[in-house]
Amino acid sequence: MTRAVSIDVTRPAAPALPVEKLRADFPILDARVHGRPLVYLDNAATTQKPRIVIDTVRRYYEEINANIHRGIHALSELATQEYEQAREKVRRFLNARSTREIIFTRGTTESINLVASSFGGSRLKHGDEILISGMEHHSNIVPWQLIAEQTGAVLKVVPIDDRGELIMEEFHRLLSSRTTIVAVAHVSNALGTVNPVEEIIRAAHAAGAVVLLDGAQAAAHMPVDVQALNCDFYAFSGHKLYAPTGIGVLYGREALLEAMPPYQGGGDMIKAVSFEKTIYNDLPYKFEAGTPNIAGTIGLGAAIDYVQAVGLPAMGAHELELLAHATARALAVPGLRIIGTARNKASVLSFVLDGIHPHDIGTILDHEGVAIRTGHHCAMPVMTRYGLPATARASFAFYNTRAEVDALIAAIETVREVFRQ
Ligand code: 7TS
Repeated sequence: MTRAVSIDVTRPAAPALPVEKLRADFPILDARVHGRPLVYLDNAATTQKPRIVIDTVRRYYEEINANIHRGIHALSELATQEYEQAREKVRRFLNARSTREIIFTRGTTESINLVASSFGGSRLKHGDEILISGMEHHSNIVPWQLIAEQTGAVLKVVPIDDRGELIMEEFHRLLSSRTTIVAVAHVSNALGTVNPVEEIIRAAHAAGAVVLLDGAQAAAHMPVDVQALNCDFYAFSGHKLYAPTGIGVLYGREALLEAMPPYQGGGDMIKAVSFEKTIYNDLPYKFEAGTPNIAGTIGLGAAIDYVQAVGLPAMGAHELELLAHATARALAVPGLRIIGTARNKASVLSFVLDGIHPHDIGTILDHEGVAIRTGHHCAMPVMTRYGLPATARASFAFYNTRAEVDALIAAIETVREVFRQ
C-alpha cells in the first residue's frame, strides 16, 4: 500500500496512464487563467471533477430529486436506492465489512468531529490521553482539544523530525495504557509524508487504544483497505476524490459505532420519538441526522466508479513519477528548499524560496496560470516546527503531466527573475 519515493531518484518518463485522454474527462482542465492555460496543482485542497460526476449530479436534480428514506412515491424510492447504492460503492472502495460501517458526513472535518464528540465524549475520562502527531491538519487537532477540555483528557503529540517523518521512538514512548485514542494523518497535507500507519495501528491496539486515520490526503492516491489496515475509524472527503464538495465519509468499526451515542439529533436518526424517550435508528442512520447531501452522495458514488475504472494503483504510480520529476527539478533551482523530504511521500511538494514570501510566489505563479496553495495549509504546528510563516505547495493529481511540472518550474524561475530586479 505504501510506496517509497526518494527525493533524489529520477524515474523513467513513460506514464502508465493515458493521461491526455483522461484529461478530456475534466472540462475545467481546458480553462485559461490570466490568458494562460490553467496548470492546476492545488489538488490537495480540492480536485477537479470529471464530466461523469458533473452529469450524475445534474441528472439527479433533473430526473430524480426527492427526499430519501421517507416517501413511498417513485422518485423518493429511486433517490433512496441511488443513495444507498453509493454507500455500497464506498463500502467496496474501503473494503469495509458492512454498509452499517459507512456513515456519510460533510467531509473529513465532520467525520473527525463526530468521533471526537461521540466516541471521545462517551469514553474519555479525566487523565485519559489522546495521541495525535505534529503534522496534523487543524481538523485533526481542534476537535480533540475541544473534547479534551470537556472531559479532562490530555492531548499528547508525537513530534516530527527534520524530514517531516514521525519520530516513531517518541510515538512508542508516548503510547501507554492511558492512551484511549490515537488519531493521525494517513498522509500529511503540508509535507506529503505517508505515515507508517500499520505499525501505529498494531502498537496502539496492543496498548488498548483505538485508531482514527485521517485519510483526507490518502484516499485519492492509494488503495485503502480498512480490514487489512485494521483501523477503527477512517475519515475522508469526497471533494479530494473527484467528487462534489459537502460530502465525506466516516468508516467506523461496527462494534464501536454501536456503542457510541448519536452525534446530532433530528430526522432519520430515530426509530420512535416521544417526549419521554427516543429510540435511535440502526447503523448507519443513527449518525445521519437530517436530510443529507443526496446529490453529493450520488456524485461520490460516480467518482468512485470513475476512480476504480481508471485504477488507483496506476494513478498513484503516475503521481509519484510527477513528484519525483518535480523534486529533481526543484532541487536544481538555486535558493529553493523543499519542506517535507520524507522517504515515503505522496503527491505533495511544499517549498520555500530564499528571501521571497510564499504569497508572492503564489501570486506570480497565478499570473503564469499555475495554481498552487500558499500559506500554513491549516497545519500551523508544522510551520512552527520548521520556523516558517508559510510554504508554497504544489500538489499533484493523476491528470497532471510532466509538461505541467515543467511549467511550474518555469514559473518559479520567473519569480526569481522578478525578485532579482
Ligand atoms: N485532514 C487533512 C489531512 C486535510 O488535508 C484536510 C483538508 C482536512 C483534514 C479537512 O478536510 P475537509 O474536506 O473537511 O476540509 N486539507 C486542505 C488542504 O490541504 N488545502 O485545503 C484543504
